[in-house]
Amino acid sequence: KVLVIGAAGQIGTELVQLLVDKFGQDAVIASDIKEDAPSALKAYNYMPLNVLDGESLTNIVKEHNVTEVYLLAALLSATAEQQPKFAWQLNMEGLFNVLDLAKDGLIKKVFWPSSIAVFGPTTPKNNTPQHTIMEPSTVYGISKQAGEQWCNYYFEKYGVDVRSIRYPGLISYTALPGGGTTDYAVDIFYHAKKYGKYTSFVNAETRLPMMYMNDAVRATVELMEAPAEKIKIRNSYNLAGISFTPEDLTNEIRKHIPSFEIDYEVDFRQEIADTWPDAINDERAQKEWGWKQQYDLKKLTSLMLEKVDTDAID
Ligand code: VAH
Repeated sequence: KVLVIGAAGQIGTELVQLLVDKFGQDAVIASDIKEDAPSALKAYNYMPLNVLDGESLTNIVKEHNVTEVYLLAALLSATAEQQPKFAWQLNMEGLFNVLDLAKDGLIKKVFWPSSIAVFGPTTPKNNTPQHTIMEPSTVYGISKQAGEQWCNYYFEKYGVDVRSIRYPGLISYTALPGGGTTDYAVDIFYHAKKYGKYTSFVNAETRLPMMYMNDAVRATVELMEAPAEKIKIRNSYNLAGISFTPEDLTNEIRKHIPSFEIDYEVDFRQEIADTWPDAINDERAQKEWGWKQQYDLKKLTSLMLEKVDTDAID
């Protein structure tokens, strides 16, 4: 069985569906911190789980014969800046609890998400290489960089089959944004569709790597299904996505809503965005496990405007 921890989040709500499509309803357990299944997970086998509670985690793994874990529970960049200690605790202890299950032979494979947030202000901003300077200046980025190195350590020292992707900013319509800096690129669609205008907290020129969620969850399962010998990188794979600015996105939205207006009121998230790369090099993922992106800005924009549920925002 496959256990998805933090399944109620932005990635989890779509990853669970893809795993159910692939392995069947009974093969997937969706878990999150809430006692009762959040609405997005009501259709799946749901179990409440706090990833910091190692005993409950071990019980679920043993009782339900879990062999693979996707660990998505974390605080994202903006939220982590507000709660540094808890962010470090959740992002790191959660990872150790899962890695130790694999080290002790209770599970066979682990997926753990990293992020472009591992790159910092001294990282080359364009065509950012797989191996490069990484001096992250956010709590979230520091935890992701440390987590990547721990994943590599558990692979080298204990043979743990843990795999990871440095996600760009992810764009989807099934879950409202949860405290990410790149979430302006999700909020904008809800506001464009409902009000025809949006006030962005990231300035017009800020270019960031982004990716439509369908590509991100497909990449995740493709990486996890690839033969182990093909996986040469055991800290975390770069994934490029599509790089664009709020201005590029506005021009694309105006092809559907010509009257769309945008203004800018940058906040602390601008400083976070300024430390991240403009565009990523993902040739290693392409070469080693056949990664191929499918969604471009044009497709992403028309899908998001069609699908976002404007009742989800006030
Ligand atoms: C965040 N969406 O903004 C996440 C992501 C690349 C950014 O890790 O924190």
